[in-house]
Formats: sequence, C-alpha cells, structure tokens
Amino acid sequence: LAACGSDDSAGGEPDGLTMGFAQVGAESGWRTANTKSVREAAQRAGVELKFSDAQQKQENQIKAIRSYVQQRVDVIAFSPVVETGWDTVLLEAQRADIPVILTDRAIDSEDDSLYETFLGSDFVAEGRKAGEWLLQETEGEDSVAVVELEGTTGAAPAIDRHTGFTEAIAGSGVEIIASQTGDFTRSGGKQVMEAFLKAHDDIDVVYAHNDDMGLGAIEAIEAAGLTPGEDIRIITVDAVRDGMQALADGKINFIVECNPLLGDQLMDLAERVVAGEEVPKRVVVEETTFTQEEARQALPDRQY
Ligand code: GZL
Repeated sequence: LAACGSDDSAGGEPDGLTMGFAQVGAESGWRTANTKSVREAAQRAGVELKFSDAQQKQENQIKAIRSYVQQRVDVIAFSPVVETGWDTVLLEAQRADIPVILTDRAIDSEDDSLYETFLGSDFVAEGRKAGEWLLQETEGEDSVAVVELEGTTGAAPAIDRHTGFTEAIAGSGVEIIASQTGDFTRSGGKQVMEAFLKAHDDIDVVYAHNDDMGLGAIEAIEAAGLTPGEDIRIITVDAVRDGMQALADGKINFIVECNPLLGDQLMDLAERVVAGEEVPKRVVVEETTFTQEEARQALPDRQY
C-alpha cells in the first residue's frame, strides 16, 4: 500500500499530451522543413502527434480539425492556408474545450478568443526588408520595373509580404508593373514568369514571395535566353537550401529569411496552454536576411 501510496504521491511522469496538427500541404521546401521540425519536436517532447496534409485545400484542413475535435485531442495546432473562413470550426473546438494554436500563418477573425496564441513570422516586416534592400540596390536608377510572384491568394504571407514591400517602395522610382499568384510552388512561379516575359520586355526585378517561385522564375528566365541575377535581378523570401544555393550561385540577389523551425517553441507553448498557463497572444520568431556573400558563408551550416 505504502509503495503504491508513495508512487501516487510522487505523481510520476504525466502522460505526454496529444496534439492534432493540420498542415497546409507540401507545396514548398519551406513547408517540408516546417513539417520535419514539428514532427521531430513532438518526438523530443513526448507529444503524441496526429498529423494531416491538406494539399493546400481549406476544406481538408477544416475536416482535419473536426476529426481532432471528435478524437478529443488535448490541443489543436494548424497553419491556416488562407486568412478567412475558420470561425465555425474553431467555435466547435472551443465548445469542445480544446485549445487551438495558430502556427506560421494567421487568420483575420474578429474573435481572437478562438485561438490561444499565434507562433510565426512577421510577414509585413519580411516584405519591408525586401523593398528596403531593393531601394538601396537600385539607388541612382531612375525607374525600376518589378514583377511580383505572389503567394497563395488570401494567405497571410501573400497579403502581408505584398503590403510590406509596397510600403517600403512607396514614392520611389521602383514600381510593381505586374503581380500574379504562383501559389508558392516552383511550377506556379515558372508558368507566371513565362507569361510575364511574354507580356513585358522591360522587367528589371522579380520579387517572389518564396524561394520556390523564384526558382521557377529562374528556369523561365534562362529559357528566354536571359541571365537571372544580372539581366533580371531576383529577390525571394524563405532562405531554404535550394534558394540559398541559387543565391550563392548569383542567380538570386537577396533572400529574406522566413524561419520554419517552429517545432520546439510549438511544443513548449502547447504544454503551457494545456496546463492552463497564460501565454503571449503572439510569439514572433527570429529571422534574418542574406546577400550572395552571406549565403556562401551560411550554406554549409544550414539545417534546411
Ligand atoms: C511562410 C509560409 C509560406 C512560405 C512558403 O511562413 O506560410 O508558405 O513562405 C510556404 O514557402 O509555402
């Protein structure tokens, strides 16, 4: 009896919590790195992870969240593919008393009681960094024509990276002459860049909302007999390995980092939320920028 009593009084290791994670998809190198980070962090933290890939479709993410509610997980985390259309399903989670954590992308709901916290990047700042670099890079050029490869329509990173960039270049000689979504994929970036090259013969710069679309644009630019990084300068966001390699090779001119390694912070926040602790409503991750020389230095140590 004593042994049993002493065991109980010791409390023992609480069971690891169960997390339902509804991922956007596998559309980009960034997403792959983000998924790897979440899976490995769950293992390290002893969290039982239920994971779903929505193939970039909101209805699949909503179905996944519903299934996690039915399975009565301890906590739900997801990266909303677009900003709108979440209130109903998040209300169902709230009514089931299951806390929700937003990771990577945000929602624009009026009711911020629908999630405990947001963990991710400041996408407006990312866009601003891209614009500010271009301003100093093109100092003295009286007019600079930019074509913009936008991320998924309606997604927070696409909306905010556009906002930050346009705020930075406002009133300068840098002008966006065309914008179109490439849906964050390499093939999307290539197809849109092919169309831009047919429609415009004065393109100076490509601003791509992620490396993958920038890499697709490089293929289109080279197929058109032009030299990426010289005839047409390229700025991208993410800093995944393939993007950093192109930057080091001089085919991209500047990359704004978007850190996908959110896994450990997510598991820590989840444990605090499930324990009923107060957590900050917004946790912004650290990230930097890279020039071609900085990419050459950083490449050997990059985790993703
Ligand atoms: C940004 C993330 C974006 C990446 C893209 O945090 O949501 O989605 O920039 C990814 O590469 O597809």
